[in-house]
Amino acid sequence: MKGPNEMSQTPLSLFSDRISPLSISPLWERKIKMVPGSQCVPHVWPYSVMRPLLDESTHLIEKKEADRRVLMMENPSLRGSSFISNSLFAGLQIIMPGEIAPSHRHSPNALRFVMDGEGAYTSVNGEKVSIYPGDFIVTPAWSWHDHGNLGNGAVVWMDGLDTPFSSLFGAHFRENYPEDIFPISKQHGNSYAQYGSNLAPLSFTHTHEQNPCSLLHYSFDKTRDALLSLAKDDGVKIDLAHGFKLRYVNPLDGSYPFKTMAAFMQLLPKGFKGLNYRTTENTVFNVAYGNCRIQLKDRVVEISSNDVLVIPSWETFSFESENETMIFSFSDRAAQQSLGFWREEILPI
Ligand code: 1HN
Repeated sequence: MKGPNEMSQTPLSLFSDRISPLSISPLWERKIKMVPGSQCVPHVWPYSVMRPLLDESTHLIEKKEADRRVLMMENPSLRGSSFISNSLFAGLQIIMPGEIAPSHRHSPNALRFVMDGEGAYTSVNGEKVSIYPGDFIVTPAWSWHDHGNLGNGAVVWMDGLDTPFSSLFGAHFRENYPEDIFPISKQHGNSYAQYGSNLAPLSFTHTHEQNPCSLLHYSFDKTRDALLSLAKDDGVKIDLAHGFKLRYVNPLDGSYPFKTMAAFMQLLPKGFKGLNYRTTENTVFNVAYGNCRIQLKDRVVEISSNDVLVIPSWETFSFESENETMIFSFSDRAAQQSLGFWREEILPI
């Protein structure tokens, strides 16, 4: 007599069972669906929750001990990974007066978006950059970097990294500099003078294959002025999904500041109601000022100054703002576009 299990076995299922111990699976039985989107979910980390936790951490761990005093924002579906989406890392870092974060370098690219407090600097490959709220800072892969706070109060910024890419490729390298502080070899404002004034050094030619973004600092003053003047210009059409949105560029070739990550600032004018939008891009938003509502598939979330929101691939969302609102964001669009994966869609209401 055959048992019930044996009854349901077929030559095909017996075949699958036989090859399974050999680490072989039949494609016709695969469980991964070939559809856009991921297991990641949209999620908000309110600053009203994050800031007290950051403050508390300053009493619990010394900067030196922590190396970087960062609270990582992990996607609820990726707990334990350190990632905010399948392709991005985001954390909030706090640095207290007199503290330094020692110099190191790693293969992932890093960006910073300054959220709160004055008097901090970051030093990137021998250039010290003073940073202020709203500023966007580029730390290219493998560049030495240390940070310090010369001010009187705490400084908080968001770190965005492409560590999931180095994990994916198994190409994560990291080393500490033998001293805490990497020697300063350039004048303050060096990268801005060379690359930030619609000029470029003679040594630059368009035949260069690799142009890591040499402009390190994009000040909020300039970004805000640009967006506010666009918003006042009758000749400029507003984007129906994003409001007025600009991307940060590598001034040498107009490309994204990183090969993997793009970064943006957008202005939602008072009373803006955006169209529904979805893209394959995974995006991390951080509100520079103002507040808005974001309609997601199954709920509405509200975000205001310094709140962080992640919207993973292919999630439909739309913006609505009662007040003028400016939002910084970074995403994996640079990688997706250069690899041919990127798509977007504006959806009917
Ligand atoms: C890093 O080097 C910093 O330099 C911040 O401040 C966050 C997260 C993962 C890996 C390296 C920093 C980081 C990081």
